[in-house]
Amino acid sequence: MDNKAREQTLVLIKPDALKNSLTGYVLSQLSQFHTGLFFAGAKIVHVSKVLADEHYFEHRGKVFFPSLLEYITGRIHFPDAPVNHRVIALVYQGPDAVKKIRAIAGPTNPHNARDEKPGCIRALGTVVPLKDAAGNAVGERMDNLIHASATNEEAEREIKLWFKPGDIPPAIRAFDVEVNDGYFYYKDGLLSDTYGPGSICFLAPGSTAWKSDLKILRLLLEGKPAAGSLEAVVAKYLINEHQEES
Ligand code: 3AN
Repeated sequence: MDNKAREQTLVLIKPDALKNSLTGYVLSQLSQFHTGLFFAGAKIVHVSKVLADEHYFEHRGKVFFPSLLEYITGRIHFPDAPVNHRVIALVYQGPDAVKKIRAIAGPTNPHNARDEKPGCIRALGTVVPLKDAAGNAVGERMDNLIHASATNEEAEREIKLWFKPGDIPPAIRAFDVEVNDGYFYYKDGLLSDTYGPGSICFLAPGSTAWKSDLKILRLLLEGKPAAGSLEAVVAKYLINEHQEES
């Protein structure tokens, strides 16, 4: 398979789409029949605050950021039903995967989506005003039903953030993997190669990991700067390990 055919993109079917029973519609719009793309990976994910924060790191500090995290973790649409705090994460593969899925998703803002691209998925979304404690409008939250990677670089970062290599069949993996030869433990934001009370072994020798993740972990263990954060590596290993409090 050449690189073009291996192009992959991440799609998240977000809590508002799940609440409105739009999953079937979204899957149909994105189906191989319409796009020529096929599934490389799929999973139901209880989105931790760490995973949400890493996924949307470029928006940290913006007025809508706290609300964006509440939204993607399911707390906005299912405040009383933690059982529904999940998204569907999908990897699609094929030529122009990023461009094709972005086109069907449509503009970020559902109002713009309706104006500029009627019929796109996000045209069915909503925009919710955000207010401060005094009731003044401070921004908006865009409930736009799906996430779709914006560029090939973002797709690689996002797929590696949400998926372990083992979530994707070997023959259709697009990014380099390596068989790990060390122990990696995590506790309270710290990395270690030895077990301590309460620490979690998230990678053991013999398991297959993203090559770029192992590079980051080895550098961090040596106390050196790395190309990514510990949280971004660990988040995927902790997916669905425990239910976060609301
Ligand atoms: P997209 O999802 O179209 O790639 P991004 O990556 O810029 O757009 O933004 C990620 C998410 O953050 C959006 N889906 C939307 O929910 C939210 N968002 C982005 N920009 C704004 C904004 N100006 N006001 C409110 N929410 C925003």
